[in-house]
Amino acid sequence: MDRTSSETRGLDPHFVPYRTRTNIPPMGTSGVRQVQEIFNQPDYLEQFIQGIAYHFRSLPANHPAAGRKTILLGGDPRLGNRERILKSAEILVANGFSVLMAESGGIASTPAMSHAIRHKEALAGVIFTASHNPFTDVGIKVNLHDGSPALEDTARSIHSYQNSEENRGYYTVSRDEARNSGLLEEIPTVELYGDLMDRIFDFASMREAIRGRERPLRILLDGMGGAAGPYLKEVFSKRLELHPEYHRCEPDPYLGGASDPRRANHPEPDFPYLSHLIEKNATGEYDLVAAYDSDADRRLDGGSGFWIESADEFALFALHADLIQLEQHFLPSGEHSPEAEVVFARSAVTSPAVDLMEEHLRRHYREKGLGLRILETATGFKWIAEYGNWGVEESNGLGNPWIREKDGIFSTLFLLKIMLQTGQTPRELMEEVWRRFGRIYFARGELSRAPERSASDPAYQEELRSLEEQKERLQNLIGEAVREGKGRGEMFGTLQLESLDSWDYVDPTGALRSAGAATILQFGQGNRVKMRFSGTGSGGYTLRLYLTHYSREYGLSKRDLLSPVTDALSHFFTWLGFRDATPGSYNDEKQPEMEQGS
Ligand code: VG1
Ligand code: CO
Repeated sequence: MDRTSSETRGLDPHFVPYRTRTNIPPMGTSGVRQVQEIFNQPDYLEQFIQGIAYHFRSLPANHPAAGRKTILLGGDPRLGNRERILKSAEILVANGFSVLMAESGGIASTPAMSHAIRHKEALAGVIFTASHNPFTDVGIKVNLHDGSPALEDTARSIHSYQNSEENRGYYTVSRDEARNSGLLEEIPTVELYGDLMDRIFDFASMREAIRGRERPLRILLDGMGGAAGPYLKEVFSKRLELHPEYHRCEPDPYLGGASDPRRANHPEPDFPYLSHLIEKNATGEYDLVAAYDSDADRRLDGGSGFWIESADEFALFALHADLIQLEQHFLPSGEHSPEAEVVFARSAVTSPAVDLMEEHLRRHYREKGLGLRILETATGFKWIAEYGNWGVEESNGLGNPWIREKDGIFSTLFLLKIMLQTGQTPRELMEEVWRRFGRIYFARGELSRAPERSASDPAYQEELRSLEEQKERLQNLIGEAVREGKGRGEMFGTLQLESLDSWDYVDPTGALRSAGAATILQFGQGNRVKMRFSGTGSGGYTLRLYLTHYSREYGLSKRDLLSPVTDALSHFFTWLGFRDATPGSYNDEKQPEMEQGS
């Protein structure tokens, strides 16, 4: 795929100095996200992409991808992305790269891009997506030659090139020149992705099982106006010959919501944003229901009136992993060896549902001559990708070891495969897991403030600064409490705080770390809360709160169980002296309760 630089001869790149230079922020949990007013400033995109070009132009000769010259471009359909992708292609071609652009003007999901990068043996990929953020935000993720999201070292290097003295202007060619150079081509990411899913799931056998059913499957899929639609249609309609109901499966610049920024939709597949789907699922008429975020790397799966939480679904998949020969991915060069171990990863703030199965899994893999590791990482899938990608996050992202990203559609297909194999409903499947291993009741909430002014308001920057100060104050208060052991032994509402600690993450190389990746509050009666600041926002702050409570009984009311904890948290922040915002909007508030005693 890669071309030599001699083939770039004949181009006439010109240098365009920036009219204004902006301070581009560092990457957060997953790339950079900004409100569109900032992103659309003159030369912002140009400065951003030129910085990426500088980074990849200067890879050392011993870099595993040195010599490769192809960069993939694609992204979600949000307002302006098609143009941004073309503009970026011109800049990258002028910098000596050849560019592969996803078909249909560059609309592609993150998992499909990740797969295509590896498949084409490219140098890297740039994915234009702000993921679950509303269309009023713009985002860019950078993925490396193996398809994985850039880790801190790459992120730091790109960031410093973007803001370096050297980066005073960008190189570009005209659109026609780019098109005629032979250095800009389209790739069929939908087809490549469909082929991959077929290899994983064996569609021929699934079609047979589908044909053998007494009653046709009723399926409802919600693409939330993002990039998922074309991939869903490829696998479910074209390849599996099913007839799902498709909701918001046309890629839409407004991501399935209103074009009015004040009423922008959050393309996030979680209970607060899916009332329509929750209602439809509640009728019990659908065997399988699912929704995906704008770049289709997150999902929420359910069916027959039931919804499966992310970490629970990972536990279910762990139980049925032989159906997709999971262990093949963890064998060094395809041979069993005493050191080989299957790695089940989850971010530390995710419900440890899979941890409950440790003994079972250890026994299972020992019989296959393999070890087992269950590990906790910092938040952001890049940390899980580093270990082989078989892992889960509470925010509805789950990976598969064939690629190096989260993959929403993989998850729905795996659930469908298990349903076909066992003849059970999602609820029956989950109940079996809970009966055997117990259940962790989980909810996430937040304590947050977003700017109320728009970015075009002259007082916007001032408001941002004041919110930044609030965030710092909150950070300091928490830090101080941890350091000085404040609050230990105190009662908050009806619960006693038993301990308060900070947790750091160090990656397997030992070189990269995420200090203070979580703060852990242990309350009485087995209630644990973890918290951390979000790194995907575009202004203001969000302290995320993650609540867990373990029980052998699986049919209890989650709300009854967790309300003393949400209450304790409100008391805790007031006690801490933070009154600028109070914790609220827990995602389970909109989650249908399971019936008692079921
Ligand atoms: C959020 C989620 C995190 C996820 C990240 C990117 O980050 O909590 O689990 O990996 O978004 O998701 P934060 O820092 O806001 O909590 V997405 O779908 O960009 O790719
Ligand atoms: Co996403």
